[in-house]
Amino acid sequence: MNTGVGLTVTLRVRMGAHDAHYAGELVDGARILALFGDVATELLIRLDGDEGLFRAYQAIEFLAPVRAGDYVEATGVITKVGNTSRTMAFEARKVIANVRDAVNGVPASAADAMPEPVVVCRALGTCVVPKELQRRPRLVLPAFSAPPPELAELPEPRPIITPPPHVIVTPANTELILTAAIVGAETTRAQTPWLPVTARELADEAARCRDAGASVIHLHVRNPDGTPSQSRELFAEAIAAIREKTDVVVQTSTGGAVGMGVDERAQPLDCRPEMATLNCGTLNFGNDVFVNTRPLIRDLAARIRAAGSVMELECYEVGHIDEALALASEGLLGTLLHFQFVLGVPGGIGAREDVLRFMASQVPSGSTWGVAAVGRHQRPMTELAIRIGGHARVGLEDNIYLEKGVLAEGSAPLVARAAAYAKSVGREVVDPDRARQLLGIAAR
Ligand code: KMH
Ligand code: ZN
Repeated sequence: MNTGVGLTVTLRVRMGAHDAHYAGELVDGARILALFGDVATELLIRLDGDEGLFRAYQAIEFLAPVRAGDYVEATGVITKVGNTSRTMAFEARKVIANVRDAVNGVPASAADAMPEPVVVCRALGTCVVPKELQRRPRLVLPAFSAPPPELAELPEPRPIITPPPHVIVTPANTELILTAAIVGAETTRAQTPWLPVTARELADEAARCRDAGASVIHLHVRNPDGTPSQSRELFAEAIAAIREKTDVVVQTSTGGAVGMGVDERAQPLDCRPEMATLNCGTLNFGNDVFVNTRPLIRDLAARIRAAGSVMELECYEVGHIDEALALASEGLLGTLLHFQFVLGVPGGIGAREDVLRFMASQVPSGSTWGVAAVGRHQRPMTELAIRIGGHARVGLEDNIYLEKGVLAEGSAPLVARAAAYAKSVGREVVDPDRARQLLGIAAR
């Protein structure tokens, strides 16, 4: 059902001299909130055909200065729709900045388009549109009935504005599943000393991630020398160690590392994990090829089902979603589909906002989806997914940095940051038992 969650609006405006309020031509924060007010109004008009009322801000953070001459882009997204209330998350970004370097002789008119936008303000607010002012239902005429004569006399009603399909993503979803990909197959100890390798280290890290907000652990295992493995014994040892320490959902990889054959990759299924990945297509993976032929995908899908594990459908390309849907129509998947969009792998689809919105728009209603973005894209894509109703995976498998040049001390700090962001925009991070329900694990 199209509830309006995920509906997004962006405005871009230039701050003029009249907007500057403080010394140094600084623009006051209230000006940014006025922009959010305009964004909220447009969202309400698109959803309800009425301007509505801004009722309250739950949180406001001013994060960077805005000055006269700067261009600011303000985005709002609806995160929750009640009977009359609409919860929204807002973000304002500076995209062009006046240079202001008269001391060095730079002309006052010099300005730069910023390579990376700077977030200047974030907020969470609630608007209200009273039932009697919500015009959308009144514009919908009952099916098969001729318009009543009095309406036939009236001019054509204004058409209902239907947002483009790529804007609406999933049904209302405030609950959030955070997955921690704590080790992977490619990250090395030489890259980060924080990579867990032994069963004990994996279990300790899984427990730390659980404390930080993760409900699912995406698990690979390593040989004692740190090289990737899919050994059933190593998986059994790691899962047992994790089970002793924490109650997370363990999702084993059936992707393994590039170059592994299907029998090797399928070994963790002997442990009958609660969840397992199913990679839905072949792609260039860095300078290698990650081979997932159509017969191999079907073979693994059958083995995952035989193990009684719930699948996570790894999609590194748009076409991989179509392949997953083909598997579903062939009856090879369970009833609940859970997609993971893996974005930014060199050789795969890029980690961009339009890409994520489009991929999210392709999943059938009733499915869940999450994003796992690589490297520096992990944080922005995680936050975007959280804003538009998806789930998210973070961790050292995909990204080893907390900030540029600052290694994350394990995956837990990355989970903690995602959880804090989720809270700031009104998403509720779920515990493992709730994740099991949402993913259909309890029902198996
Ligand atoms: N290591 C990648 C080649 C999965 O876990 O299912 C594959 C991967 C996917 O990590
Ligand atoms: Zn993996």
